[in-house]
Amino acid sequence: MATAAILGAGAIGQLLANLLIQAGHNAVVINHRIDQAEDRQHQFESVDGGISRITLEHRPNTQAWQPDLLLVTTKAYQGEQALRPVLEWLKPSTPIVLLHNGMGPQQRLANAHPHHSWWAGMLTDGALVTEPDGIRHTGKGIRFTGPLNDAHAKSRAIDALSAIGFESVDILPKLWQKLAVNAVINPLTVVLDCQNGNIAEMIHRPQVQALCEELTLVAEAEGQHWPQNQALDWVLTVANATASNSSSMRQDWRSGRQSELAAINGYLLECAEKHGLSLPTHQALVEAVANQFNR
Ligand code: KPL
Repeated sequence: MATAAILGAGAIGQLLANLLIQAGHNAVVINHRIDQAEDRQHQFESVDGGISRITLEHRPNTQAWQPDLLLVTTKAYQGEQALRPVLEWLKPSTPIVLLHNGMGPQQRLANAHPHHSWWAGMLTDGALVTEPDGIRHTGKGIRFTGPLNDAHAKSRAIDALSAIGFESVDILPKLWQKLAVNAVINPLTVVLDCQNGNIAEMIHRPQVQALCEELTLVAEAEGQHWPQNQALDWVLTVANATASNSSSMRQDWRSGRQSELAAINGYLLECAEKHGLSLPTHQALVEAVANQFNR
């Protein structure tokens, strides 16, 4: 049995805690609020509607202990700050798995702390926070993980992730695949104020197609070679599999939180600039989403 520490108990953090416990492992939430560091009941609604409750221990982020692995399920823009106090006490050989959307923070963290064991992961599951300590698993997705640096690339603790459906792979291509999906579904569901499934409707196809073609050019310049229509296929598959889900960006917008735009479409625009490419459809979408968040 492995004990996973979860940093960021939002929808995905709670989903993984539930799946780990159901698979016979243990999960402990690392909380930045000392007043919330106590055992708490979490409600879990599975994809088929079954409801269960689990008790999760919450520990303060300043308390030193040794989990077998650390899962970082914060927002992309929170990970680096949330990790700071934890890196003070975490044993460097403990695998740290970064699971947030987007790209940028993963490479920055692995470069800034090379003696730690950095992993990244991606999952396309849909999950919705239903109450502060409860979630609904709205769509089962694909799950992958792999090392970002070779500090301690083999780790038995990662077996706990295979037990909940994470396949061990060369992770960079998977991060690009997820970036493609998030760069289309997430901002579009904000500007159209719709569920993921609506993105697959024919009326939106010209915009979806243009976004996919532009991001395929950037991916190609970054060494990711995809067949024609591959990005479109990934986007439509995830939109259909999580049709009733409200994307995380739409949930952020509706709850008045910051957006992950910088690590998703912002990252694509940065790469595009580096390679002298222009992405007019993404540029226009970024502006529209930014306006909507600022309103
Ligand atoms: O990752 C997601 C997100 O909302 O951030 C998807 C896979 C699009 C599910 O909603």
